[in-house]
Amino acid sequence: MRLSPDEVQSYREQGLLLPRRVLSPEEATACLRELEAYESSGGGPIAGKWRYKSHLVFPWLNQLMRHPAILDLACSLLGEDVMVWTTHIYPKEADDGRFISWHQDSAHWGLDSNRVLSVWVALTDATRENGCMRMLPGSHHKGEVIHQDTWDPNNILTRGQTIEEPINEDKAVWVELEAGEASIHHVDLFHASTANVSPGRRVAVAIRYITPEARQTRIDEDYATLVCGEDRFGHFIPEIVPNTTMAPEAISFHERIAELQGQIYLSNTDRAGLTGLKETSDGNSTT
Ligand SMILES: O=C(O)CCC(=O)C(=O)O
Repeated sequence: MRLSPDEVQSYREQGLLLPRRVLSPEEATACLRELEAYESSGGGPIAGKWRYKSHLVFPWLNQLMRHPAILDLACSLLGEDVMVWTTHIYPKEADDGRFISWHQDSAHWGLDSNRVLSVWVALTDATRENGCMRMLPGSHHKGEVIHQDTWDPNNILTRGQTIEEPINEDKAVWVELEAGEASIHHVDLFHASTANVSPGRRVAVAIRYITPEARQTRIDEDYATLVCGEDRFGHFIPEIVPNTTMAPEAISFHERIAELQGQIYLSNTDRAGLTGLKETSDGNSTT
């Protein structure tokens, strides 16, 4: 269902919208089972480069980013021509010490547009105990702010990038969601998440929607998938659609694109490239 004018207005003012039910609990569990089937058949806990642009190697995620209930949200806010720039899988294991510092997505995506949003879909419940997100309503109006790279190995973000200015945490909202619910956040919105201190796993996927007129500013070529309407600009090279999990041709396509993602996220550092999307010493991944 399309968002009402009041809901669109609220997104414009607050930079977020939540919670929205986009999947039944059964559909959410079916996605989780697909991921777990890959993990238990030798892939191991999803980590490193496979958590980026994951829709190129997992057909279930390529379908999820085209789910009508999710596209209704993206199109209500971005218009009729919409692309997916990337997808991320966010697992936080039981008693996982890792967290996500306060940051804006715009800081390291290199996109020249702020018509960019994330739909974060909970595949398990997301609670305060298992490390749900926190968001600062209205913070997107500040535009891009300064981040410091901390390189903290417990920080899931690639550079441990953290907003430099003090955050008024009293004003933050906890984004508690049930499996199958989603939150939406603007690319400039301040957000973070604490560690999972529960005995269960928390898993979510974030789908990053853009409009075709956006451009990548950090590297010369970039890729995206058109999921709605038309691309009248050609700023992004079209991506493959995988038929099976981790098909060999999809793996090599993903490898090329993950290298570019590593260059974007880690530009102006000595770690730029695929090796930047690495595992940390305890086997967990960075983003
Ligand atoms: O999954 C999380 O805990 C945080 C995800 C996040 O920062 C994002 O989707 O932009």
